Amino acid sequence: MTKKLYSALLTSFNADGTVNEKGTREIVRHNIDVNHVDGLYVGGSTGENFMLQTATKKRIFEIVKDEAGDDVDLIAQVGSIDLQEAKELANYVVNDLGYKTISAVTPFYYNFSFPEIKYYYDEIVKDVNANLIVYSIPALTGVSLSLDNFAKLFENPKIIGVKYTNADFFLLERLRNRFPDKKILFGTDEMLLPALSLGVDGAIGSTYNVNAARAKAEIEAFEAGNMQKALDIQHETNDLISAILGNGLYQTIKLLLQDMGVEAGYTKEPMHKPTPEMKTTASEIYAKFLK
Ligand code: NGF
Repeated sequence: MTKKLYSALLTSFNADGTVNEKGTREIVRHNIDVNHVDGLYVGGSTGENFMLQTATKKRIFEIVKDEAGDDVDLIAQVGSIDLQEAKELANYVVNDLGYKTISAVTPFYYNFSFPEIKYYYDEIVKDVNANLIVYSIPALTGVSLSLDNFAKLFENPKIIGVKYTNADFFLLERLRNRFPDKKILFGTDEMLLPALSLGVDGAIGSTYNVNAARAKAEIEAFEAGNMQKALDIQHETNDLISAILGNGLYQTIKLLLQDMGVEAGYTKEPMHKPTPEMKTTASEIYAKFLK
């Protein structure tokens, strides 16, 4: 398999919102030992990162690096609309923990101009000896980067690619065509197959925490030229993803991991705790798709 699969790592939280270290380590191990993913994307949306304080973010990066070591590729998402925090986290993960690749979400909320966005990225990588992957997720940030915007960001040689969580396949095709040497990691799990056909280098997603086997089988079928098999797997995957989305995304993935014996814990407030109905539905999803 030449294309890489990364799980967007979940964080296990205790009921009071503190990090459950044992559970977080178990999620890391499950991804390495059972899912056999190529890497972990740490501190992204799936990690509930944007609800966390700086010290908690640092502790999670530390736990994950300590548990994973060099077993798989690790990407630390350090982006924040507090640029000083983003720089502090970048410095911490690279210089104190030894992460080799960082990522940063586009700065959001204040409608930053493109020159401000470029300044943000150049600042984050300026003082660290690491490469950076832009995290583009317009549906959640409201920030859409154009082809020319990407071209300007990629002028910085430390900016090596993009985590592309976007359903704009025209832009994706244009990006692939114009930047054959940049890494494009696709972030919308339910659209993996069309993205593979446009030449992405791999995928990063939340559902791979529980559905990596199907994703790998789909990539293998695609690489072998067996498009019908790849499409059949995507259909099955999307039945699973629809069921997960209908029951609460992160809560349900955590419940599914619990059914697999992993202490995945709770989501962080204000995300709500799973109701008894959500637990029952998650067990049904597990029995139907993952047992
Ligand atoms: O969870 C979201 C929110 N997107 C993820 C992924 O792009 C986020 C995606 O896997 C991610 O990688 C991260 O930053 O942690 C979806 O959960 C999945 O496709 C189901 O819709 O958009």
